[in-house]
Amino acid sequence: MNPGIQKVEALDAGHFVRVEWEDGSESHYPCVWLRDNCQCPHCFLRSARARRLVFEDLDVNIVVKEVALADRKKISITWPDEHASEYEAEWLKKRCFSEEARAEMREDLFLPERQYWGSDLQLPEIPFEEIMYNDESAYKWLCTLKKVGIVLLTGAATRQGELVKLGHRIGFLRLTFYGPTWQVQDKADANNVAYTTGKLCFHTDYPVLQHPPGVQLLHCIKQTAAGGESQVVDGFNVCNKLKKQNPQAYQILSSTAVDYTDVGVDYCDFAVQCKQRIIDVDSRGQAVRINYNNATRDTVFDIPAEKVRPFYAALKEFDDLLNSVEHKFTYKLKPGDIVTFDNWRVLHGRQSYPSGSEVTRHLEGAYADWDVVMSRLRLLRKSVLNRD
Ligand code: OGA
Ligand code: NM2
Ligand code: ZN
Ligand code: ZN
Repeated sequence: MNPGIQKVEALDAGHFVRVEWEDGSESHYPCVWLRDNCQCPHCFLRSARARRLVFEDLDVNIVVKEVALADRKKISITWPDEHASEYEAEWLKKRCFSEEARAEMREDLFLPERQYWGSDLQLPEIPFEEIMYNDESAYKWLCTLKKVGIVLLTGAATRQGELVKLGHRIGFLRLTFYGPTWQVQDKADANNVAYTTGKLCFHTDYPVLQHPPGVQLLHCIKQTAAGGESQVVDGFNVCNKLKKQNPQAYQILSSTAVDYTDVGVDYCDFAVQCKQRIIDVDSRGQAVRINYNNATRDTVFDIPAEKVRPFYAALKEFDDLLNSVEHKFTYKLKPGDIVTFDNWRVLHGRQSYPSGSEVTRHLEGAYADWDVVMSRLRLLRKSVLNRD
């Protein structure tokens, strides 16, 4: 399947090794990287798949003394101190430094592909039972969660505890000050606006945490007859629109540090403070995380007075786009539904509903970190596709 090696040679006074593949293509490997990644038992701990070599012992100006083709599936290198290293063709091919090879590896490891949506969203649905007992379904669930940002799991039992089971399916849930899981219902002396019957405008959960939860799970146990509808919007899609429509507003929202605050008692007492940009961007200016909850945005605003009004104007532009009919998608959770979504990307809200003496609406919620979810996705892919 993978091409063997045709030829190997040192280049650039021994600073590079050039590999010529049987299909005619070639790869160049910097020698400092090759030495750093020697796979021998002295340099690499196989059981941990981790480097044993300490950085102090690495000569960053190292050159090869000798390089040879061991066979078509392996090269061997002798270093100036006579240390010997071997590298397998398949291992080298995967780690080729060409732009295309690196992009392929990147996609494989991080699944960066996004499918943007608006009011036309076809909410992906999978039965809860299926993802619990079938690896292929679980893999499909997590891939869709990554690509689209939202998946509805249907047919769960209408009692508390289903999210804990789902947490075990992934690995573990993210504990926060609101507890391992939390109950969204109307509460006396609510310690959060979510625990009232009021409308929740579009928000991401928990921007007051330095590392906000990546994934949110909301399990509908009881649903009110009137009101309580859910709304979601693709924050990354809206960011792309804002960037085009009003680059200055985008610039302000992706650079201004906004203060968030959350003080109270729940799982334990808390006094949390954080500064977040509403839109976090990567080095290319692409949105990678939305941090926006109007309820917990602090009254303290640590920016110069003259920058305040331009900030509000920029936030208004963003909020208007979130709420525009072409972008938002409305649905109503049914008992037994579990909505799972990317809390860094998808903003969510709910309509208000009548208050009364009885609990007419009850959701159980929980968070998971993207690290844990992506780890499970990679392991499921390996077992489903039977590869590594
Ligand atoms: C929340 C929330 C949505 C709902 O608890 O943060 O957004 O439908 N709840 O009640
Ligand atoms: N709840 C739902 O940012 C937030 O306060 C989100 C968190 C209370 C766990 C709400
Ligand atoms: Zn070694
Ligand atoms: Zn929320």
